[in-house]
Amino acid sequence: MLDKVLIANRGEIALRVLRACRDMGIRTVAVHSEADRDLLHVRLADESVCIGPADSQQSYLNIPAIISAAEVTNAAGIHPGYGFLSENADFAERVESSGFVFIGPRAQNIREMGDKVAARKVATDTGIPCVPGSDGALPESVDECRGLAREVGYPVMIKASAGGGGRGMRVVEEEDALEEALNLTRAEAEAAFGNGEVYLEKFLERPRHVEFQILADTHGNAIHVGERDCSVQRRHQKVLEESPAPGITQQQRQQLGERLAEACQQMNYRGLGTFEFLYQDGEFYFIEMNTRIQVEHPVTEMVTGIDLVRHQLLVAQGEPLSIQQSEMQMRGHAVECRINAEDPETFLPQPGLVEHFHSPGGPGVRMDTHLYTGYRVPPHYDSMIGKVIAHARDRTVALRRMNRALTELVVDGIRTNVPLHQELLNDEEFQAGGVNIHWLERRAKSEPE
Ligand code: MV4
Repeated sequence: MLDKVLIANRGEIALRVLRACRDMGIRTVAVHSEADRDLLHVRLADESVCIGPADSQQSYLNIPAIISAAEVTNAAGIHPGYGFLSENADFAERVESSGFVFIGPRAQNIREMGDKVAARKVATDTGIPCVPGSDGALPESVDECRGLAREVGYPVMIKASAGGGGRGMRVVEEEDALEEALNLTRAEAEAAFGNGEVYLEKFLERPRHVEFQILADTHGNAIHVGERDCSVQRRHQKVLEESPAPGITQQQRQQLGERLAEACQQMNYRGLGTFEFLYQDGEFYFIEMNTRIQVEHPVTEMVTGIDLVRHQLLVAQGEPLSIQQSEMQMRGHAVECRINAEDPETFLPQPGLVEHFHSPGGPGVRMDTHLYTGYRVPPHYDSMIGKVIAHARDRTVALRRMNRALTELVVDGIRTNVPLHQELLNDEEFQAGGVNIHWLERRAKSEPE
């Protein structure tokens, strides 16, 4: 049993994990950098340990410091949150070899899904539809690559096997540009990841980003808990997410969701996982799998009523899933707005003192944030300072409820992207549902100065 959990993260997700632990009677250890002494979850935790300077390389990414903190506090398990070490297979391995429970998937699954060529192979082998492209890594021979690209048809995309999340990829419009794109992507991948392996896919020009959440235990059970639409993004940073994805039918959801749950059983997967798809012209194409709790998990929690972090902890304790697929029901619609401390015009981060904070509330509204009046947002980390989630019986009411929540929200002293969210919520195209991944950036560009 997990009697004490060390939370190897910061900000709103550290607080979210602390709350789940406390709801289950699990004691908590907060680890934090020198810049994060005043974080809300550090104050609330049963114990806290400073693990290094503000620079995350020396604190939240410092594996020996985190393992040492678990040893001195006698923690049983380590929760990595998202970002930082959450998808680092070496970390998961060292947590377990040091005698702690890693609250996440097996290291082997994390490693496999971190290798996008391997992930594509797993998907293909388990019957998950992929973007048409190369079987495995591209060969050295440019002639062979030309042949493969011609078969797939231009435009194509060259992607680094060690990339993901928008890093190490390049669109190629025509054969003349292929060789240089291959060389550049290989060189960049070698420099960034120490692995120059690349693969090729058909480039989809106007897809939506739809992802499925799955949950697996250590007894061979796995379920899907529906999908999220995360198409509203800028520079690979999601801005607003919702569940269910507009226009996806119950039949599509059931068919793909059940296929994914079966794939997890075949992979001997454990914990939470997210299968990312591009969705275009009514078809799903697998691109990547995330092996962590995600920022946008609350929209799934709101429509399913399932506490995903609690289930991470239950699975880590070896408990069998208490929910069957047939019992999973999606009720209504949920939307999440990511609140960033940033300039609404330039998008530059805006750290500083929160002079006044007031959280929205009332029916169907949730805010996950570590903010409080008097908190100083440090300049060293991600600019996301919280998330507002609105849930209602249908999408129209959920969007109106989000509007209401954002009107109640007060974050004085620093600038935030709340005005951007208010614009998006009142945009006719967004209100219609189903905008693609380019919508936000194209919309921003076509606006008068
Ligand atoms: C693509 C694509 C179009 N066609 N693959 C970007 C992040 C990484 N997860 C995969 N990405 C893309 N892969 C093919 N074959 C377009 C993107 C893409 C994207 C995907 C999801 C969410 C936002 C995106 C923004 C730009 C490009």
